[in-house]
Amino acid sequence: MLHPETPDSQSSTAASVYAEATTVDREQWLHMYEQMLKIRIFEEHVNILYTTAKMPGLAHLYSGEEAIAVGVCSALRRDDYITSTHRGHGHCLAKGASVDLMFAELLGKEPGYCKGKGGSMHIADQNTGNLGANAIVAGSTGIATGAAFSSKMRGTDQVTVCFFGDGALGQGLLYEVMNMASLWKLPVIYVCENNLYNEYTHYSETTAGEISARARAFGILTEEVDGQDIRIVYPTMQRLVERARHGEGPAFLLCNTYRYHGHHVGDIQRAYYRTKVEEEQWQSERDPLQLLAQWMTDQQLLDAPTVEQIEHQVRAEIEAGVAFALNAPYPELDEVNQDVYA
Ligand SMILES: Cc1ncc(C[n+]2csc(CCOP(=O)(O)OP(=O)(O)O)c2C)c(N)n1
Ligand SMILES: [Mg+2]
Repeated sequence: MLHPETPDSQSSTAASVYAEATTVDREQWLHMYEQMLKIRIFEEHVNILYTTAKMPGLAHLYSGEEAIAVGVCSALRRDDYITSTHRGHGHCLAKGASVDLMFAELLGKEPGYCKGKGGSMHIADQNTGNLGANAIVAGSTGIATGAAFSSKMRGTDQVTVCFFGDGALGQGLLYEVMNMASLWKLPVIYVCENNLYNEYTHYSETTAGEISARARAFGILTEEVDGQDIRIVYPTMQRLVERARHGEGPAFLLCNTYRYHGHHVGDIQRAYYRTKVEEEQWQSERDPLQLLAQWMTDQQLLDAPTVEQIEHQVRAEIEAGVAFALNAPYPELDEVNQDVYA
């Protein structure tokens, strides 16, 4: 089933957000399309590397949710911070991570972001303000709120975005930090990616009441958007970032979305918790890339040769990244204990 809570795209709220979106020019939309495609093709290759036994461990693919990472990060400056999750490749790429170093990290190779010792769920990149993915559900909420506190104390105008899934709504830490963020008017935006499932359980079986009401209880401004539609995610996020940057405090952005693959790459038998019909409906009716491409085509901002050219260019970049990582060396055996804290 598609999200019952997603605001009707014909509603007056959606119409006014679309009006804001018209201030974005063609080059910006094209760039966002390219970024989303980069994440989609990156994840395709992660799946191939896993199924051909070239990647150790598991990965949680972000395919289907690209409009959130790209819409949110496009509203940020390079020196703004993000914290990410176990499903973090999209966040890292959208904040500017290098494809080469990402693949190297996934394959456990020495040039990787954590010298190959972190893997898929621990990618961090100080150069792009990425404070790190986090394998602990809701673990990054404390880090993000601490980063926002630090910016405030240092008197910078940096904003922090805290990405987390619907599963994090069951963790107490989230409520402790939202309380502090509201009291101290911290420049942090909590971005909840509700993709309907926490692992193999529908969120409605674990989450009571209205999700956004939980943030409103702390006096935090909330917005709820169709996370498949970057034309809504991006301008909404721009507004939230501007108010946070100007000292108006935190916000909570609920994005309704869907993951196309299993919980992780090994989760291929999904019939016991969701139907094929549901998966196909999201992919055929609510695909973020198709929605943006169709709208741009209708507006005469995009044509088939341009789509082909972007895909060609993105595929070349991703394939070069895979080749770089496959050919890269592993860390030396005698440094196995270096940079490892557990
Ligand atoms: C504190 C903690 N409890 C349990 C887990 C095991 N676990 C890993 S992912 C996950 C579900 C996360 O669901 P959600 O937050 O909705 O993110 P999604 O996978 O849907 O993106 C769970 C329970 C964990 N990593 N950390
Ligand atoms: Mg989820």
